[in-house]
Amino acid sequence: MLKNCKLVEFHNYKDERGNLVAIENPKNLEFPINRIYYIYGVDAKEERGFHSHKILHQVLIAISGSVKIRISTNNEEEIVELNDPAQGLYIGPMIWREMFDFSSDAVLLVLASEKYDESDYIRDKNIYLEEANNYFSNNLRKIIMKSKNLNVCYVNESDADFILSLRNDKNLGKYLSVTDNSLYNQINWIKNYKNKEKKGEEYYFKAFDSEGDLGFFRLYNIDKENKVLTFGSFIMKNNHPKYAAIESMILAMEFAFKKLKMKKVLLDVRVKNEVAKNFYNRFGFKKIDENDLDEFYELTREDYDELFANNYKNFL
Ligand code: T46
Repeated sequence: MLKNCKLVEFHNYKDERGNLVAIENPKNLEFPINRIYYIYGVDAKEERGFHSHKILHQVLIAISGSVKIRISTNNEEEIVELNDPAQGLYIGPMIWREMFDFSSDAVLLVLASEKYDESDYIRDKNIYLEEANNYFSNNLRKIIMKSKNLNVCYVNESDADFILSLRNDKNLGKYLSVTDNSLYNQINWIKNYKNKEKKGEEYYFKAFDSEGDLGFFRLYNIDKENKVLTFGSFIMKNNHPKYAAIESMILAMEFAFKKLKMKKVLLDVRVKNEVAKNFYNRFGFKKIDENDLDEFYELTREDYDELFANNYKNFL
């Protein structure tokens, strides 16, 4: 499914008396509803929509009849037919939508996260394409750092679904804190993070190469006074190329030590996460503490400078 979109199946309480579908935030709807509207009596040859929203999240449900929804971005397009009152199409921000092929009995119910606000609409397709290009495409994203084989940019809201797919992968996400599988929450989390990024309080990076996205890492708990920060949320997709993890790590250290002028980088890793512990050990991190759940590691600027000169400078 297209980025920022997904199909949602609602439970149908069906018995001999008929059907009942209940929608309740946060049980089966990710956002609190601020507005409900419905579209009906649309002629079969009429088409509606032809716009995107900047921040609005919606769920569209054909509670009667059928309707097709063409959802698209700058480089993807998909047509979804809605014809089941127990199925919804979630559409997040920055998705162009067109509704067509309304059956004569179609009633399209829309649950919306925000009140009506005309300034949230992008109705000009050319303006939309330009903004969507910046929002969705890696090649137009500002590159913050580069190594031999990969690029690193700041995470934005369009990365929400990829972050979720990695963090909720049974193996990859095993040792990370639990992330709920809500695109709405993830998009809002990133929105909040972007405010911290602006103030230099936290950085969340995406690593990608010419083939596409590779993974993520984060620098947080930035203590400017004591010049210490924490490296974490490190996750790389399954079967990533060999260079992805090491080059991401080097770029993270370059940013922490040389751009942010930190004296020390800390990280914690689950005791059971042998693969990660080996990786951090080999990279040069030193264990400083442990408890039942986690081991705590640090890398000082002096140690990094030496490691960089001996082992890592060829990766940049
Ligand atoms: C969307 C698709 C799925 C309001 O005053 N309040 C509202 O909450 C809405 C939705 C519309 N309006 C007014 C604005 C227009 O004068 O109703 C008129 C028709 O709206 P529009 O031409 O935007 O309708 P559609 O069917 O093209 O699009 C609607 C929603 O506007 C849009 O958010 O995602 O349905």
